[in-house]
Parts: sequence; C-alpha cells; structure tokens
Amino acid sequence: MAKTTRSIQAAYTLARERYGALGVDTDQALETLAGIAISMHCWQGDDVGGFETDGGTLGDGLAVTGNYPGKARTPAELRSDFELATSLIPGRHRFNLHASYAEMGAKRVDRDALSADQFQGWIAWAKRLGIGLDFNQTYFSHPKVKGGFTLTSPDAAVRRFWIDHGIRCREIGAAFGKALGQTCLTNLWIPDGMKDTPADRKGPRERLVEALDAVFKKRIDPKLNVDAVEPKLFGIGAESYTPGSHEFYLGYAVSRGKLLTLDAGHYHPTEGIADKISSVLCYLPEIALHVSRGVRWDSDHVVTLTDDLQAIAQEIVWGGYLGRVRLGLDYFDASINRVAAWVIGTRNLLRALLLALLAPIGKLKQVELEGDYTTRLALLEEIKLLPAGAVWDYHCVQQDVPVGDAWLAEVKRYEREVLSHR
Ligand code: RNT
Ligand code: ZN
Repeated sequence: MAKTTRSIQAAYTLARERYGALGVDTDQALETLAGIAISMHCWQGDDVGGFETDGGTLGDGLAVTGNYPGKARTPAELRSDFELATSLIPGRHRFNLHASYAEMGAKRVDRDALSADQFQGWIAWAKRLGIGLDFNQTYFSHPKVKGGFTLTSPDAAVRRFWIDHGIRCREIGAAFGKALGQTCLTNLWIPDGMKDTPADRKGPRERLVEALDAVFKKRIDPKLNVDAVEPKLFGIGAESYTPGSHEFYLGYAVSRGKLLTLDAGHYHPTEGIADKISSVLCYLPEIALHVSRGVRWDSDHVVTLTDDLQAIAQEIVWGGYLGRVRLGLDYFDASINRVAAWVIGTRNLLRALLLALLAPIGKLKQVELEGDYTTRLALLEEIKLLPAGAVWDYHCVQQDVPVGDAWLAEVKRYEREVLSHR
C-alpha cells in the first residue's frame, strides 16, 4: 500500500509540473473538486421502487430494465448500499430522495397528506452522515395519475390532489433544510403527455401554469428550500405532446424565479444540454442538472465519461458557474450491480469536472479572442492526453478512497456478503 502511494505521489509530482508549464495549478484544481457536492439519486438503488406500501408499479413514462439480484428492499438496505457507494467516491455528496421513499410507520398517509413525519428516519440518517438531502415530488406510480395526467388533468379533483402533494413536498424540503442546515432542492417533474397528436395543446398548459402557481404559492425561506421545474420533450406513451416542455418551463422559471432542471436525456437525441447552460444562466440565478446518458432515447444509462459529459463539465467550470449549478444524477440501470452503477456514474462526473478544471482555460480564451482558432484547436486536442489520471489517483488517495478499479473489489465483497443474501 505504501509503495502504491509512493508511486502515485511520484506520478502526481510529474503531472503537476506538466500542467504547471501550461499555467494550470493542479493543487488548486483538486481543492475546488473536493468542495463539489453531487446530489446522488436514491432511485438507482432500488429501480425507482420507493417504499410506499401500495404504490403502483413503475410506469408513467419511466422504465427500468434488468433484474440484477440484490436490489434494496427497505430504507435500511438502501442506506447501507449508499453508504458503501459513498465510501468509494471522493468528496462529500448529497442524497436525493423522492416522495415515494416515505416511511409510513403505523399510520399510512396518501401523497397529498405527507409531512416530515414520514421522513424522520431519513433526516436522522443524513444528520449522522453529515450530508444534505434533496427532494422530489413523486407524480408517477400512483392510482391518481389518471389517464397519464396529474397537474394538467382536466379533472379538478385530480389536479387538487397533486397540487396538495406538491405543497406537502415543499414543506418536507424545508424541514430537510432546517434539520440539516443545508438548503434542500425540491424538483418537480410530471409525466403528463399524450401518445398521439393532441387536439388541444393549450388547455393542459394553461392548467399547468395555474396548478404550479398553486403549488408554489406559499413562500418558503430559500435558505431552507428552493424549487426547480424539470422540462421534457417526450416520454414512453407521451411521444407526441408534453405540456411541460422546455419552452414552457423556461418561461415559468424565469417569470416565477424558480430553478430550471436540465436533464441530459430530455431533448432530441442529438441535442445536448451543455450549450443550454450559459444561455439559461443569462436569465436565471441558479439552475439544476440531471446528469444522465440517453442511448437513442431517454434511456437513463449509467453516466460514462463521454464527450457530452465533458462538455457539460466544461461549460460549468469554464463559465465560472460552479456556485450556480446544482449538480445531480439521474439514471437507473437494473442490469448491473446497483451500487457499482452509483459509483461509476458519480466518479465519472467528478472526473469530467476534474478534466475541465485542469484545462488551460485562460490561455484558450485568450487565443480565441485573438482569433487564433488554430491554436485553440491544437491545444484542446493536446490536453486530452495530459496526465489527468495521475491527478485523479492522487485525489483519491488524499480523499481516502480506493485508487483505480480497487473500489470494485469492495463492491464485489459487499455483493457476496450482503446483496446476494437478499
Ligand atoms: C423523468 C425525469 C425525472 C425522473 C426522476 C425519477 O424523465 O428525468 O427526473 O427520472 O424523478
Ligand atoms: Zn430527470
């Protein structure tokens, strides 16, 4: 072990020199990286199942494929799996809960009557770990998703139920913020849409504006909870029309002072979210991201170190937006070990951020201003093979987490000792 650490230290020293020659301070990059918190989504741990006793089956535009053994069946199992995952990821991160992860105890309540009472176990656990919690209204997997509609339903009683759910969740978010001393982000996404060409595109959108205004009517201290709305182009069974589209929610967020959540899988298959970041941040003080990987559609594959991911990280870091973007993950793969899925995706997002932090961005911007696009292209290509891996390994040692693929042995051990007995 000591030997490994020595060679990692030696490699880092050389890397620091190499980056230093380009004017990049690797120590500073690692300090910045260590301070970035990623909101890790609870739903990778149990295939978006949740813990309500009579929750419906997953649907309403969401689908998880695969049946890898060992999925978390209880809050205690989910917590234990997450704790293992975070012990293998550098930095201190957040946990992103959905309302359907309520713990009912003796008294079962429906979603329109949830309160912090059903989340005391989560709060106590987060306190113990010293992490922040984020939250989401759950507008799916429930019998009151009528005909695929929630907040846009033509039925006023259905809308009322889901408005109340929205309000309750913001209150729960505020309770998280208060108990943990870290602002909670409560993110609202609805599955509403139509499979085939609608006759009325206007009605559902007008109802949605009204319903959202009702959800957000009560002022909540933004130190405790902030709200985000998440647009989407299409979903399974909502191929032709989604009232909560990008334009709809961008306008809503700007006019109501809400955060906009950009999910990487929610646009045309070749459309990335990286280019949207500096556009929407011209008008919004803060946004949220659901970092995901769509393969041909919004398939929510585990995040890998793609060009798309690097482009997102570059926009955030190079634009100086780290303090204005709440980073979260959103994917669910049940065909591989679920703890590994968390670890792989989160480590990759951190690695993409590190690559962006290690770029000589001052120099790149300067040559661009001078119109020297030849140098810009040459530099962008040359930096791709600089020794970022040595910097990452050193970071893992510093942060006391496994280096390289050593984390996988831990996950395999856990699979043998814990997951395989479920
Ligand atoms: C769905 C949205 C949404 C969900 C989670 C479970 O397309 O991306 O964010 O994935 O709320
Ligand atoms: Zn999402």
